[in-house]
Amino acid sequence: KSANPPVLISKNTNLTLTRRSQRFSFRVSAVSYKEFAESALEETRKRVVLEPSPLQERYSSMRGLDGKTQLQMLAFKSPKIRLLRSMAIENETMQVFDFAGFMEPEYDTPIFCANFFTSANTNIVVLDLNPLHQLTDQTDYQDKYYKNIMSIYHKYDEIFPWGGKLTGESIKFFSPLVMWTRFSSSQEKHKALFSAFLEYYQAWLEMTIQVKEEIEPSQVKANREAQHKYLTWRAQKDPGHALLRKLIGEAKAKELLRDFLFNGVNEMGTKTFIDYFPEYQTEDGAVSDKRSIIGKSFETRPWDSNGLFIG
Ligand code: BLA
Repeated sequence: KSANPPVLISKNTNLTLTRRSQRFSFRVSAVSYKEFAESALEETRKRVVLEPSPLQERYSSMRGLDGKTQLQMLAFKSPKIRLLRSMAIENETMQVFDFAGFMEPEYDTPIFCANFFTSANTNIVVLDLNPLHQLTDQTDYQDKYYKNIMSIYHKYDEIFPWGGKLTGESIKFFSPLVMWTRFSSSQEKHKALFSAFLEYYQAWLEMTIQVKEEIEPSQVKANREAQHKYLTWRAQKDPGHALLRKLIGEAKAKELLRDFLFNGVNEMGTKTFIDYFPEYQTEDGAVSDKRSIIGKSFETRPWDSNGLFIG
């Protein structure tokens, strides 16, 4: 008789614990990309003096049209880094992360690019040091920046295999280091993604510290134009646009893209999207709404394990 109450209590306790741990495990499996940004910034501050970017005053946080989606923006600069910026989007069903670093045109360092999209059951990931210059006609650029760090990619190639066909045009913005992958959420995968992100970021940060200033005006001009072409592409055709428009509306999405995410597109050059990508011109001279002219390509990874392009 006297043994009954403790048994009941322990049953109740168990039930509560189970529920709590279920709730807990649900929470921890939802990844928080704000922590990714904070960690990268913390690593940066150990090596580089960061100043707030003037963009930070105009962009800090926004709420989506649904009242439930939060957008958090961070923006910094340094004497060499023109713009280091982050956007993290969160609501009950998805998390988005877009973290990028762009150099001043006196430096030819690649562009840091982390774009992670997470919804209830899928993750779409691009993590890369996007080459500033086309790798096919400048093998010395590939040797300078990628040859010695291919091991970083190989560390993650099993857990994050090639994500399959993608917009054909995107490939020329990617390097042989690119991690392009899709996966279902799990704590293990998100933990690995976090370490991959920091490892790629450290490699980029090291490059920004080592790089020597270019003094040849023609080279500075080439760097500036290459960055402008990249910004022009992404401000116009990035895959996240449709979702961004849905979340905050057409006008705000356009402003965010052109003034914050791909800042420099209005200032670093005067060429238009059609100047760079004439294949997108429609009969009446406008820019085609199509995301891609080539279509989806590259079912498998187009680089061999040494980083040689095999198409
Ligand atoms: C999908 N995002 C994708 C895909 C790629 C990228 C390759 C697969 C679809 C495709 O082949 O185009 C990412 N593509 C890139 C990147 C570059 C590129 C980083 O060319 C750089 C040069 N993604 C975001 C943001 C959002 C987002 C900010 O970075 C939302 C606000 C969403 N990306 C998103 C969604 C999809 C996607 C919803 C799936 C929809 C689709 O496939 O079009």
